[in-house]
Amino acid sequence: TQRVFSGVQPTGNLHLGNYLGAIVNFVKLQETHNCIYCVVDLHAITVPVTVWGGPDELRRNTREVTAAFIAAGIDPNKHIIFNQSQVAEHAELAWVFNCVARLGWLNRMTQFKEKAGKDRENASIGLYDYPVLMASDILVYRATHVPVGEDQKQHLELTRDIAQKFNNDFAESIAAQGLGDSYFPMPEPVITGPATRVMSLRDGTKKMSKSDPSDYSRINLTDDADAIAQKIRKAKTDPEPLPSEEKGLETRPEADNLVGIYAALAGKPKTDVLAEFGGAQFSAFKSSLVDLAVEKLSPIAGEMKRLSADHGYVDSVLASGSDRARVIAAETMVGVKDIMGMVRKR
Ligand code: AQP
Repeated sequence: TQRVFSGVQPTGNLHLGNYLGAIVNFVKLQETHNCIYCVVDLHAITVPVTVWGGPDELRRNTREVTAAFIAAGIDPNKHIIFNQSQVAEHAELAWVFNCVARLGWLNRMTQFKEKAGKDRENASIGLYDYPVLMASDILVYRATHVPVGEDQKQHLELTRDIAQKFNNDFAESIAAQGLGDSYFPMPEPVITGPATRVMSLRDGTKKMSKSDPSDYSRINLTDDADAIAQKIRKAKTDPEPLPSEEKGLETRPEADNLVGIYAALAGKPKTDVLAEFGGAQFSAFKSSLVDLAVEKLSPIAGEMKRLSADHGYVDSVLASGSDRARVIAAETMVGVKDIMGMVRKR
């Protein structure tokens, strides 16, 4: 059976990159798959507390991401929405995987290098171990498909390496337990659409990011129509009109980014957008982009605001989702323990 898992960190400033790179695909996949969408609070705390903001911020941001999932169109009755810390099996499987993953594998992870920066000695062990916890998030549900942005590709490869090493190391025991020839599936990344890597509106070579100090670098999902319009109008561009073919975007990262955003919001390929706007000046294209972005994003912002304030409802979604997630995760852990020889109550 096919199962989808993905997560978003409750670290504030949820932006258009998170939406187009990930959440839009979460919404699509619920039509065809059983989906589990997680607010990964255990991941959020891997950066310094001054960065994730402390208890009040974590609560606020957890409810905001939950609200964003629902506002974007994920149905919490048909699928599972929950926060990671309510299902202890994520952390439990992460310990097992810490003993499967190799130091050399983690040393290659580029996100750790970027996030730790120059002061690596001062990074938390959790930040280093982030990809192992992510592998556990996915594999504790034995998920087969993982919708993510382009930046998570390397972590997905590590997840597959961990699954494969576990399956190989314990192949005999897996067979002896009657569990077939492998226990964990090889999860496939789902990286699709014209905006798998949305770039900063101020610099077409930098990823749009929650932590960019300039609010003009990103469109937040909570931005109102005026803010969206201002940010798009101020977005960096070059002086040339838009090209009519994708080839013409190759050396123009800012133009490429805006065309990708338009295409993703409109739900069409970039070639269609260029066929329509090729030869147009940016001023004209940006006006159309403002209209489209406001049309698509404003209802989500409104619904997010309404839902995030309704703690009773949001917390009940997370509680019910956690209860349903825990059943699946607990079953996986029973298998892991039997496979590895950990004696348990029967
Ligand atoms: N710019 C992006 N374009 C496309 N997809 C993106 N994602 C993040 N940024 C972009 C995808 O969003 C999902 C959730 O991401 P996350 O919660 O792990 O946040 P993040 O990747 O840490 O977000 P930022 O903005 O990149 O945070 P900072 O500022 O801390 O570096 C993932 O599927 C991710 O791929």
